[in-house]
Amino acid sequence: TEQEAPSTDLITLTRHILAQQQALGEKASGELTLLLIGIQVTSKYIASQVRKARLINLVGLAGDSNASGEEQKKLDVLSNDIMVNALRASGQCSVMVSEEVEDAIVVTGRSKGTYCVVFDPLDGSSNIDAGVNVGTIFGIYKVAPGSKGSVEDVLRPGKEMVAAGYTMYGSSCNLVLTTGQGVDGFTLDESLGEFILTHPNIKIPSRGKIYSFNEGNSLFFHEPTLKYLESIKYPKNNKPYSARYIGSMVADVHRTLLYGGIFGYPGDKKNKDGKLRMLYESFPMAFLTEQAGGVATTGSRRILDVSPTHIHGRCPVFLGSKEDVEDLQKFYNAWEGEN
Ligand code: P6P
Repeated sequence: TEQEAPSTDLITLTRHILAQQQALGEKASGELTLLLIGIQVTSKYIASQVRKARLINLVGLAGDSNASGEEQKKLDVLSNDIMVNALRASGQCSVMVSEEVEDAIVVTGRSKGTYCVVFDPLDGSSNIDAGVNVGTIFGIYKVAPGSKGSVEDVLRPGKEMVAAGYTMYGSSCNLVLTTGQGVDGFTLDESLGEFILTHPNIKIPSRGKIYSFNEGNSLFFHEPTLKYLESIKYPKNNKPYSARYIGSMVADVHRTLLYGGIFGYPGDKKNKDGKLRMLYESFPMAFLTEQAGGVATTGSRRILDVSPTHIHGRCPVFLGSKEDVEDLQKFYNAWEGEN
């Protein structure tokens, strides 16, 4: 077959963000555009550091010094620092919450902006030594009307987020983004240093054939979780589901968005609220899932309706294809127990 002519009409992430801003006309001030462009640069930087790490074993080293003698930082600390600095430099940020930082960071002075960004700079980083895909997850709130910008601005339900996304660092670098107008996926073209639109308008299949749970926790699972898993592993009249669990949320959610099925990190007898953090894991992934036509629940309520009381608070997560998550929900609705 003849070589496909290279596209001469590349839709880069920057062009996509600007087009969304232009479509909003006067309503858009351009501040979110500047913020997202800042985040885009951090993803390119972290991608390069992750790739380098795999080559020169940068991973996991803390306190060692590299060839030039400067203090060697662990990848997740490095990723955190680049994000904090870039978000502050964007001049659009008022409050930041990072998985790596105990307290909320409130921006002061001239760099203060009108958005709050919550992020996990390198989620799944415990897997990185094994070459497993890791990622950055972020969510964005607009500062509440009349607020000067404080931690209260991020202790709000996920449904008040205006944008969310993740960047997955693997064999290729994929950035997946929603600003509330659907979900679009981009792939980093390193020769250009640009994210190119490769997955426009991602829609999750209404039902999949894959379930993604850490069944090593089965001993502690509540009854509805066990009954649901039983129903797809020993179905009465159709094929059992396949199990796929990578143990890196960005990778497991990315596959779920593209292939369908259900991802779960349930609350159980050992951890009432499960393991995943609301602000920078559950909320952004739930926002993306809903925007792609899927469903995201804690088992007892819609994830995006939950209001965090602590910036590192957790909540149970079941997300994915509408019909699969609704099947799970039936078992929770029939359960008298407490999450
Ligand atoms: P477990 C990675 O450490 C992480 O925060 C998520 O990326 C991932 O989904 C989860 O924890 C895996 O947890 O207990 O199954 O190893």
